[in-house]
Amino acid sequence: MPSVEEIKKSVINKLRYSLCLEVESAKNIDIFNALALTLRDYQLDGFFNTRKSQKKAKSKRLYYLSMEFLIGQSLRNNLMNVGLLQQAKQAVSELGFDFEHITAEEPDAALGNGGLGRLAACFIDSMATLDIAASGHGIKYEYGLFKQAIQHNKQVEQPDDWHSTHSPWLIEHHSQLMLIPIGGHIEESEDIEGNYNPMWMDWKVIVGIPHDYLVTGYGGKTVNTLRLYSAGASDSFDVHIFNRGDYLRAVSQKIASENISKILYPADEIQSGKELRLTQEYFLVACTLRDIFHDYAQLSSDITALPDFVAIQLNDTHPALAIVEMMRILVDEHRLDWHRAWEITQKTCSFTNHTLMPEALETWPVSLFEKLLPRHLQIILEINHRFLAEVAEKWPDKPHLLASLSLFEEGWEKKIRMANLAIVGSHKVNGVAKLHSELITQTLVPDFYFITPEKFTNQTNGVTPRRWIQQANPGLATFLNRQLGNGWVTDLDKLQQLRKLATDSGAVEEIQAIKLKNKQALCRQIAFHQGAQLDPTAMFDCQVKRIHEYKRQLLNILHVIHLYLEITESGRTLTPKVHLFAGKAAPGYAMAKLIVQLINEVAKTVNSDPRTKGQLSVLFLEDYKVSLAEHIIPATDLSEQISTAGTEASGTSNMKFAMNGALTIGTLDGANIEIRDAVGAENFYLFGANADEIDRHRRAGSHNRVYQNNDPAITAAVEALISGRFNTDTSVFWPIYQMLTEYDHYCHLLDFDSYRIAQSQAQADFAQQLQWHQRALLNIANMGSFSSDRTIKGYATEIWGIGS
Ligand code: GPQ
Repeated sequence: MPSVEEIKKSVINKLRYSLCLEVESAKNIDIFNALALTLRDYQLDGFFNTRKSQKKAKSKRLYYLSMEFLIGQSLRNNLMNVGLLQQAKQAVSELGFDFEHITAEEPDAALGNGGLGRLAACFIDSMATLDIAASGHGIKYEYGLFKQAIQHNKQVEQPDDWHSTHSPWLIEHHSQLMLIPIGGHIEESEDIEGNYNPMWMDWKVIVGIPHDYLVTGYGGKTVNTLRLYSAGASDSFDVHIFNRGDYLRAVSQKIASENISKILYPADEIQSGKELRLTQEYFLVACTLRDIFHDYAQLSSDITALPDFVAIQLNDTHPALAIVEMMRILVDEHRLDWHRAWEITQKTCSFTNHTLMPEALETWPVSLFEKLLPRHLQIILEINHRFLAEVAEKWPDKPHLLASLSLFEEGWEKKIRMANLAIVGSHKVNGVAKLHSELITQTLVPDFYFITPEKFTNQTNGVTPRRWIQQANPGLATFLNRQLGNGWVTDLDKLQQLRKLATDSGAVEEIQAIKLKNKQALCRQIAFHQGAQLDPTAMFDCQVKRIHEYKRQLLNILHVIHLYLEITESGRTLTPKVHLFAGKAAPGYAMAKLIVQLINEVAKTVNSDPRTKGQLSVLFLEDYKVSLAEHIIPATDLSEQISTAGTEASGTSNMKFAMNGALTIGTLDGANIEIRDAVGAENFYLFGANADEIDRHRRAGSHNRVYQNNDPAITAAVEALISGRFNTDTSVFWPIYQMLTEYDHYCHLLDFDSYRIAQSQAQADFAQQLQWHQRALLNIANMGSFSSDRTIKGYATEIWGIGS
């Protein structure tokens, strides 16, 4: 381990020889870069050792393909995992800088939208910590998820230029660039033996350039990589056009290629349907498969043994083309017969589904495939043909199966169903929480479950305790170290030992003090950024996540409106309460943006009304991102997990909150159910209809009728939307009013009363501080199984065949 002196020396060297600066003239950002480069050197030593030992052991390697990796900041996390945090802090301070200011300089790497991308980031941390030979594969977007500003109470989007070209964490491998064909057409032909030999002709070339981000497991021993590809245009291709004298076209083609990795699509759980998005998905898959076959060639020349050494995990259907690209490589390039190639592909690939929302299920027009990926379309047709023939033969009495299982959706525009492709081409398909995995088999793809029940499994999500406890909540981490030793960091089940402290008032008071300190820190941050003064002793009730109708931020704000009306019109007094909201709405999602506006307008009205002073505050925190979550979550008393039952596949912030000692108010949805089972029903505020009830309610069409026979509290809150109270223009929130009263698909009003009762119980309980924090302690103690280490062990043994 390097000493403080050595770190200082290296920082000064990096400043001088990599950044051309002397320490006297260095700014915080320069120290950040120099320290990051110093740390990267230590990570690189670990990387070479890891590679050597994995090669020697001939370890089976997992490739995790994801269009999103929501990493956030890296400096503190990497320092902690390598084991250099204290030394680095001291070195920085001896150089005359403030470590907190240095870490604050780092832009978040926001290469993801929300839960799905952050899960991928937690997974690569766990894989390295568990010493699994693995790599993540994604796209190096030049612009990550947009920055959100609130202007005149509305969301405005600004580009997120995270300066990836200057990131000290990314190592560009220009010498490993790869050529990816796209477009063109197929010419039918035969090879010299007279076999059918389609030729993919006249394609254009995209150049893929890999960049490696080093992923250090806790303890620093294993260093894996996250490989992010950026797109460029090939020179020869440009010259080809250029020779014809068409300079402008040559340049615009170049720009077109570079556009492929320009921007992350900001729609979460809504299919964009854009050609560029399909190109991105193909680009990721094609680059990754070239790497996979290249790596495998170093290990063996027997292509049929590939599934013994390689596993591919598809993070949702976005990279499902990997199945097709693998078939193309095996059949067209390695000349394997179809049957063999298919067996290898299925054995290698597995697929995780992350949503039941119909609008998120990817389908792509066949016409688009014809244009971009003609050979891949042929392969999909062949997969489908053989698959359906098999089904027809095996279940001759069930012809209806063919329509639902087909990889093609018929209609005025024929489309490819990516979920069906992913399921057919994988040996395992998993959901991300017990309820979700059940619903996949019962409602999403029951016919696939009928024909291949053995494929379907569950791996409940988890989150990494390195970032979400150790880093985000150093006060709690210190407490845990003292009570349990530091083994909990890699064995979160150790938290169970805290159960016995629930009756120890000293320990409970410590938990209370840690929470208060975190709330004070958040208050300071909010005061600095948004100028609002909050009372840290009030109950902090937080809902932070993407804005989506199914997540029901609207239910939360309707209840806030209800409280406001009670205070101002019925003279109710509340013990102090702070409602915090944060989250981004997809730029094209009008209803979600209107909900953001409503929250902000309600906040403005409530906060400026003298009658609510000392009782109720409401705040929308701008620009939600990983680094902000790290401040909000440890400072929360009540975690809002209030999606309509049967809509949230799992949720992962629910886990982060509970393991940081927040109590949950939630529905029986996603992983909430497992969290409640773990922490105990008495330590969880349950409300609302369950998934079956929601289903029945919708089938009966009664979600449209609730409003008419509702209680006065609901009516008052709903009518307030169009009363001019929150906006002088009474028509602004009309679409929300109309939705709630005419077609309340997410059943806000159905669950409102039960939500109100649970809220008021939580409010009353919070007054009993000791009991509250006793229950907070029991939440922490029982959250051990929600570590992503547990999840990854499950994937490794049950899906990847690694380490069993
Ligand atoms: N999820 Cl399909 C996303 O964040 N984005 C997506 O595009 C899809 C799913 C989430 C899902 O909503 C959460 O319930 C899960 O906890 C999360 O994926 C990780 O599985």
